[in-house]
Amino acid sequence: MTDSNKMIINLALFGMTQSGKSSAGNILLGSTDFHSSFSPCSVTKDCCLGRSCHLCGFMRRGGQEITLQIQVLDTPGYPHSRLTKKHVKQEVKEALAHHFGQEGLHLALLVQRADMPLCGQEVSDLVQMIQELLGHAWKNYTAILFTHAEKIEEAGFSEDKYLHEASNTLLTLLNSVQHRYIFQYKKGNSLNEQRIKILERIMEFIKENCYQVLTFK
Ligand SMILES: Nc1nc2c(ncn2[C@@H]2O[C@H](COP(=O)(O)OP(=O)(O)O)[C@@H](O)[C@H]2O)c(=O)[nH]1
Ligand SMILES: [Mg+2]
Repeated sequence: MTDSNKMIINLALFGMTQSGKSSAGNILLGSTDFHSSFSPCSVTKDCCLGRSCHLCGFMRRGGQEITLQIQVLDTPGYPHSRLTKKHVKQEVKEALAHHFGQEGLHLALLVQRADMPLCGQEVSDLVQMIQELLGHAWKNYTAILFTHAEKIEEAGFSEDKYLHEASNTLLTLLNSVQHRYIFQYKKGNSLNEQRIKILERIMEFIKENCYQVLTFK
């Protein structure tokens, strides 16, 4: 396979502690590379890059099938229970420059639990940090990934009803990122099915951006 038949997609995960970043990263990679567990405090202190196997069947170009490889940067939660904003920001800034400095970032995923209302200072702090790290174009390169979406179903809500009744904070954020969102359901043995749905949605967003990337020099 020549390089022209291969595309590397670079993603970064941002979110509060326990929002499900590492778990979402594992779903995206189809692996258990990232440590993910329940914890009453922030566990991850360092950024970590994971790479998926080569994936077929997601896109074609010029009559040829393109093989995708997904690279995911997992980051410490913010706000962090032990690290200051300055520390987290510096750690993520260095990792973005190191891993995606030349190739660029296709999409940042702001990971948010669907069963927790999005409001208050914590989310503004997180959004501000994303803005500071990605620059003024952050809105074009960010999507919201709702984890724990099975809880929406269990409560008898549809995705539309959930979004319709969302807090003003969430609606404002959704407007900012041009309604780019993905629901992640964790149930039964459908992880691979989930992964394909999430990756298809991510590829839609990336295509809408004409495969442009954010670079970090
Ligand atoms: N039910 C459910 N649990 C989840 C989901 N995503 C993550 N978790 C759990 O939430 C806990 C924290 O997840 P983790 O990925 O470590 O969060 P992080 O701190 O943001 O990296 C773990 O016990 C995960 O198994 C989800 O979509 N549904
Ligand atoms: Mg984590």
